[in-house]
Amino acid sequence: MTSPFSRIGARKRAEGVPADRLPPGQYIPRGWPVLHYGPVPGFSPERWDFRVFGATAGENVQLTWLQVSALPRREVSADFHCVTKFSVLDNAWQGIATATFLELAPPAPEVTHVLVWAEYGYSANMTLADFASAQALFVTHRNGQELTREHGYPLRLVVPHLYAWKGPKWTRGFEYLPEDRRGFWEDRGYHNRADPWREQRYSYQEGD
Ligand SMILES: Nc1nc2c(c(=O)[nH]1)N[C@H]1C(S)=C(S)[C@@H](COP(=O)(O)O)O[C@H]1N2
Ligand SMILES: [Mo]
Repeated sequence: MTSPFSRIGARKRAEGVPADRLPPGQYIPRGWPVLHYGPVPGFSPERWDFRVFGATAGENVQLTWLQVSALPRREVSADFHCVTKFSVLDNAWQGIATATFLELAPPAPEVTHVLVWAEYGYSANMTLADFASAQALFVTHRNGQELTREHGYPLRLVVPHLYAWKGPKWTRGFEYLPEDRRGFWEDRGYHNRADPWREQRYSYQEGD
């Protein structure tokens, strides 16, 4: 993934941004770029479902769009860092906390990791701790506006302390794992943990 976005003016826009806000190698683009692999999926509320499966403590859970829409909502203000080096600061994300789903369908005691699934088989793995972080949300709105389809409508994960590929757009559920399993980009050369402050971009850095 090389950046398709122009960096002209990026240095100027980064001026005035405190150094502790922009992770190493990142720049601030114009607006909020759209970036993903493959086509934008359609959405049919009657056919859509959200599944929590794998090593659940009890039953697997399958929720309709109506049920997901009725879950308690919260807001998180956070920055967004893409591995292709753009960062979008100060987003007001609105949605459903991962904690809400963790309560609804708790993991079995042996669960260490989560694989988040999206349309067309896209997935991203993370530790249970990263998934459960207080800032992690399944997002429906940004800055008070419903997500556009390009940005993941109706539901996309945001885990602000990791690179943005760890936040699948068009999510359809997640799987509890008793051991780690790499997701879509992690399988294609990207870093398993993806901490932007440590510049954990590529899998070859994992030994460092
Ligand atoms: N389903 C899906 N989600 C995805 C991706 C993708 O290819 N498919 N790309 C990821 C990457 S690399 C980034 S940077 C962000 C971009 O989100 P945005 O288009 O809303 O800026 O989405 C992430 N989520
Ligand atoms: Mo990305």
